[in-house]
Amino acid sequence: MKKLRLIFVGGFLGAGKTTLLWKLAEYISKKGLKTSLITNDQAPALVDSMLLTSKGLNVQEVSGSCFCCNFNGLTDAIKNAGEDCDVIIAEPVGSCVDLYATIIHPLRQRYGDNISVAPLSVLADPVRLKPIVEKSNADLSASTAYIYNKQLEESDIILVNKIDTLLPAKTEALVAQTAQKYTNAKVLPFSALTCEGLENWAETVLTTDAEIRRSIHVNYVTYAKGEADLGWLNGIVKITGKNADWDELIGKILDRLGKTFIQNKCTIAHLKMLGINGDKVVTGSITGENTRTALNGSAGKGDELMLTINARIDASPSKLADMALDVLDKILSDKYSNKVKEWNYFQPGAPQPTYRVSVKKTKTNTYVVSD
Ligand SMILES: Nc1nc2c(ncn2[C@@H]2O[C@H](COP(=O)(O)OP(=O)(O)O)[C@@H](O)[C@H]2O)c(=O)[nH]1
Ligand SMILES: [Mg+2]
Repeated sequence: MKKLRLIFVGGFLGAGKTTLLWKLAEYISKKGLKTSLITNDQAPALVDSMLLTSKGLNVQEVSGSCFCCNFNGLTDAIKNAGEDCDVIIAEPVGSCVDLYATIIHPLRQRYGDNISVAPLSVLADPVRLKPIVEKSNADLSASTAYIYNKQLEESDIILVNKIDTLLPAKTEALVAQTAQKYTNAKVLPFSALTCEGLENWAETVLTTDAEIRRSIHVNYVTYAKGEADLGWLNGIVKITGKNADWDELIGKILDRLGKTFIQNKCTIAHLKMLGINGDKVVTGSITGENTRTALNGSAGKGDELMLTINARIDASPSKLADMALDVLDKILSDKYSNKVKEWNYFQPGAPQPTYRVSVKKTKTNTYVVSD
């Protein structure tokens, strides 16, 4: 019987997971294998799902809770991918950790020989990775930085992503520094954007199985605080105007929102937007101070745009929602009319995994799994 291959791609918000899911799915599809993607978020109206669907990929979404706290949602999504599916690539929420204990071990216990799980890959953005490796908190709160560090600690493979933005000597130094700190992981230079390193890594996650090894220790109080330090906003706004240039407008909203958060001293973990005009799609993203990327794709010109905003910001949810509405009002007021379709803002609750299976090392050096 053929085994379903499961590949989990973790990493902090904005590290490049969704970009990698898309590139890996394309790579695997060219091999003739049927692939399905699973996205995950605390609330619906997800930029990631819309983006991947617009690329023609088969996407299942688990929203309303992370995979670990909604394990049954994850297994339903796996079932919905269909029996003919060969490979599932799943992206857990970027502020999630302890994935072996709460997802991978429970899946193996329940599905045994029917699945094979790839080593856990974790992407890292060099701008935040360097300070984290050097034991600082980057631009994050101490508890959120704790999550970032734990994600790297539990990984089997660390992909130092976005190396297209670094000089080769800086990449080499950062990869070496990271490998010295996270000794359980294989550390690889990578670019999800240019696909540098993709083939080698893809072959590894397609052909090697995750080892059963000791679970990491996670302090769930600090973990909960680290998640709650970020306010989340998922909104959808319908904007109408006369033959408007939607890319220009989205660029303006993104810049103005970014500036507003920074001026209010609210760290941007990840701010992303997706605009849809008929079959034309544009995305834009900011992953910290001074890290606004060029827009991807184009929504062209037209009379109606569906704008989705996902923001994870170090601010209270109500302050975040107010700042975002204020910026939209100011930018849209003269030339456009708008209707808010969805507007969810909240603080993630404390993680309460459906299962937590820890692995312990015995005196004879074998590993036992215990609930
Ligand atoms: N320069 C560069 N940008 C990247 C790379 N990978 C992702 N990005 C950008 O980083 C931002 C966040 O990427 P995304 O895939 O949404 O991250 P996620 O939050 O981890 O899923 C987007 O603007 C991407 O275009 C990369 O390898 N190089
Ligand atoms: Mg994503």
